[in-house]
Amino acid sequence: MAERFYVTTPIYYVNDAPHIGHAYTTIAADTIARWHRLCGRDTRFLTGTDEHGQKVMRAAAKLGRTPQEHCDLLHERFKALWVKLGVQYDDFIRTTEPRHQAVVRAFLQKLWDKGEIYPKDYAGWYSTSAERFWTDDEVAVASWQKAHPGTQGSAVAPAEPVADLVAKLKSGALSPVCPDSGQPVEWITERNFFFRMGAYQDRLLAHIEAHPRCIQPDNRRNEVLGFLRKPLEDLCISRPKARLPWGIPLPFAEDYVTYVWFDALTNYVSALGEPGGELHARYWPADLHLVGKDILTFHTVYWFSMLMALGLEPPRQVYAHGWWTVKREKMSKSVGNVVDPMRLVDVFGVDATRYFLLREIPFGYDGDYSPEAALLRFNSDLVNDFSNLVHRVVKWADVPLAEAGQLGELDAALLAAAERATAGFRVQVEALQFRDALEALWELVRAGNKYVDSAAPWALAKAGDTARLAQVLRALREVQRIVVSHLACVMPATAADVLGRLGLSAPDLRVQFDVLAADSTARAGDPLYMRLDAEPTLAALGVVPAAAPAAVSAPKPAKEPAVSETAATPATITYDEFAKVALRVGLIQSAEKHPNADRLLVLKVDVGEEVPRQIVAGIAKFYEPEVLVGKRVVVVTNLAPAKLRGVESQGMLLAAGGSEIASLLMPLHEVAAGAVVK
Ligand code: ME8
Repeated sequence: MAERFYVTTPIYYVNDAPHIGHAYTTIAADTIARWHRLCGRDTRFLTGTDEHGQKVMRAAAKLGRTPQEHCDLLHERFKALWVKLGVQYDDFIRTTEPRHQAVVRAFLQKLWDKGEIYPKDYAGWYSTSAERFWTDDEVAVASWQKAHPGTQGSAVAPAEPVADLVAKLKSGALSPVCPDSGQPVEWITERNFFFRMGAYQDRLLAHIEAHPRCIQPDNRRNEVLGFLRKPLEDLCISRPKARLPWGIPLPFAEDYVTYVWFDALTNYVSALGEPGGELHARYWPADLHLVGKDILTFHTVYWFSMLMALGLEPPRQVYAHGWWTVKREKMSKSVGNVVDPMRLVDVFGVDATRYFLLREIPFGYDGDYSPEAALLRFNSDLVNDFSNLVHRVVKWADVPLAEAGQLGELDAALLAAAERATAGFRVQVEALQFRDALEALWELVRAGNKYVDSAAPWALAKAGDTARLAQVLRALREVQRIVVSHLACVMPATAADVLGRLGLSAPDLRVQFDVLAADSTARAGDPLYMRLDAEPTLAALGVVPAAAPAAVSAPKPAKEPAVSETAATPATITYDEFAKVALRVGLIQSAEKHPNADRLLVLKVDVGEEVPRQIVAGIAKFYEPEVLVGKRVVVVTNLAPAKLRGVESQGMLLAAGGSEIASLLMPLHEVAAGAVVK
């Protein structure tokens, strides 16, 4: 790994309200930047806004502002969000800034001088309403559909071959319309400027094949390679000013502006100043462009070929992550399903929001957003595991630490767990696998909690064994330091808080139990995270409570039915509503009586996760604990955890029967623990 690290996010369209998709890329970039800084590398993190183009011009005009005034106002929304999300960028670039425009114009001039850009007349169907050209085939199909009411905008294929329709268009027998708006289109000839991108096809293929890490994940690299195996066209990099005045003028043809993608991609270099300058020499090529999968072709095919033509090295890696979806649809302004990250921050706080976004879905894949999942993560990972460990340690704030020395068996095992967890964390974070990195670190959090149970500091205190108590607290405070020092890149404010309680002013990544001074003191303080109740939390996240099922509001029958175990059928639900319930096959590993309730059993159930879930079930009357061990059952795994008579339950078993349980539900065949039930 290079001793410097330059990471970028896409520059976001200034016009759109930021949502958790934008927050996701930026938090991921912030996390990796913080990690490299923490490791002592010379790190630079760039983000910014993309401010040219038709949409900005139109939105500004509607509001009676100049496009520049509009951008000056709107880009602040992104800056404000990054402050709120604890994002620590080194530079924020706006494409309307003179420093950026100068580099774009210098690049264009260089390419023009080298003959890499050439003018060409382009003839095609131009739609004023959509402000774009359409191909013969596209217009032919749309025009046929317009002439056949009921088929417009649909997937209905024309009854005639498309080639015949094109001929009709050309002869005037079919009126040409825009596929987007259905409005008439015009055949126009327009002069534009083209970049000889097609000439780079072989060089692009060779580069990507020789540098397999330059596009990640692998499936995305294969996509780009597939794209490059088809003929690669030259790229139109201009728009006549007469049509689109809001852009960077071409230096060699001032009545044209630069195509927005040529303009926008250049930001990654322009933010470092003119090539040849100090920053450029220090940070180019970028180590990592983080992008969503929607803009991968631009960042590889277009950008790499532009850089090659300019004699600059392509970035070392472009990593395309997946999409956040809502009910499996991409979150986007046009669909109207965006989730506002500010809302998540208001409900959970900044660090918990960052944790949730990175922990919930594997980086690189799509993932569906659900407020219930966010709540579950909060209550289980942050309250139960993490905050609990912190609190169990800092509450012994007054106890002095033992001198670092020989470790007991239990302490050595904890140190070994810390070594394993942090080694896993490092590898996974540097591979951008944030979910696995956090999972690795949580192994240590859980090991810390187990250590507290086994070492039982309260018993040592009671027995007056101050020497062992001081040793136990050294191990625990060191573990806490190790956990939060690593976690600082994901949850910076929380880490700073805990480090402060341990008397430290900065993270310290050393995985040793001899870092804290024997005379160091700790400070207790309030719990870091407190359990959130489902109803108000989900309401604050915009979840509308489900209507009461019909059975509840229906009048009670005069007489109870003889067999009372069939509930009235509730109001129907949609598949999406049903799909919110995560059901899995669980293998019961242990079962015992609840310490405080005769009715309840406490089970350990393997649902295919790293550690079994603890589930409290009201089945003591129906099953002896030992007969349940080894049985496969059906578990609701995304129910918010709850305490049942003082014992945490992290799920629910499905059973048949009404007020009296008749039978736990079990799969007919021996399916693996963790198998999805649907
Ligand atoms: O494309 N899930 O800007 P943009 C995950 N200006 N990430 C998402 C997302 C979702 N549902 N929606 C957006 C542009 N993103 C250009 C970029 S760069 C030279 C020019 C994130 O505002 C993701 O990173 O549409 C995606 O690539 C980016 O926002 C698109 O932002």
